[in-house]
Amino acid sequence: MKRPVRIAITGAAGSISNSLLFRIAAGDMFGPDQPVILQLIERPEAMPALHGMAMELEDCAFPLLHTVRLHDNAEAGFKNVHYAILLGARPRGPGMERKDLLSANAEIFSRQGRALNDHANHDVKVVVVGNPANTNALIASRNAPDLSPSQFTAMSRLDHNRTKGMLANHTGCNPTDIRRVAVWGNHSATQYPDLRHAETFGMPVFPSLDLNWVENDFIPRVQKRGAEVIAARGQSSAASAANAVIDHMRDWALGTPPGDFTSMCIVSDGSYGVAKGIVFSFPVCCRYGRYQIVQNLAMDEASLKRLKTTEAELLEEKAAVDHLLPK
Ligand code: NAX
Repeated sequence: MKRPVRIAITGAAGSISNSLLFRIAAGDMFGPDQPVILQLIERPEAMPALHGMAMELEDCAFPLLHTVRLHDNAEAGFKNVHYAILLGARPRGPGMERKDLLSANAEIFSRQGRALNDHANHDVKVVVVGNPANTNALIASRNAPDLSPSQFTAMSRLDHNRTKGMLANHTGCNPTDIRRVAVWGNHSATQYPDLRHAETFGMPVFPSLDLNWVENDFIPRVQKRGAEVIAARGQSSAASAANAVIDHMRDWALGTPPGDFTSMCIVSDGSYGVAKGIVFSFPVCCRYGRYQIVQNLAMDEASLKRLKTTEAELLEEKAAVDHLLPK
């Protein structure tokens, strides 16, 4: 049996975590021979609920679950962790403007970035899920000067999986028969779910799609899927978000399947003309615990225009928190 890996999860008493913890403990993230130590972090007010989650984990008697520790602060919770999954964030309250939301979260993610810098394992892998995820990841990374920006990611995998799911439904094939879909940009309604490089059964699928369906049905539907789920069930996506966290971390650690790529929000290096330094979703391949942006995908004018729209939104978010970032 391997040595256990330490995984920190913030917002651990929340809805996404309620699906996620049990799947990690069952071995879905890192495989059936990888024991895990869960370091669960919550706000002090939510500690009683977190105790309840820990009881349920114990009651499953998962063979791979080595230890569960509960923390009401990030500094203790991030101690020696190999992976950090940041779910907890400040939701938009009544009367709260966008800039208030960005600032409230800047405070949370600055502290968490510093705590990761000072207490986590030096090669920790971080995924930010709490919204606004891309800018929260940027803030955390900028507050962790001893870690590489490449260790900080935000999650666009739910958008990627939604893209695959809808295409599979439309074409009548199985999601595993689809490869090379991509999601670009912000995890928001400006994101660009891109089918232009997609393949079904190893063949390009875009030429057979109705452009009107792609532009006026498919793209807006993926962009607004979060709101569609909320309207239908009165709550935001939880099980599908947890599933996406599993996929994101598994592929990052263990690699993407040969011939395919996935989508991750990472610090831009300027590829595809995207402004350097913002956290932007790109198509990536993962190998040996590292990711690389897939280069040389042919981008037509319509795609480049969509990249610019989502880039502009991220630059705006960055400008709103710039005064809070360490220089
Ligand atoms: P919940 O409100 O159910 O849970 C959030 C939990 O975080 C709460 O228990 C709260 O006490 C805790 N929390 C808040 N601030 C904290 C802090 N500073 N330290 C530790 N814990 C803290 O939300 P849930 O449905 O689980 O969603 C979590 C986040 O994911 C939200 O920000 C949500 O907007 C975001 N999402 C992001 C998605 C993505 O694809 N990137 C999709 C799903 C989801 O909407």
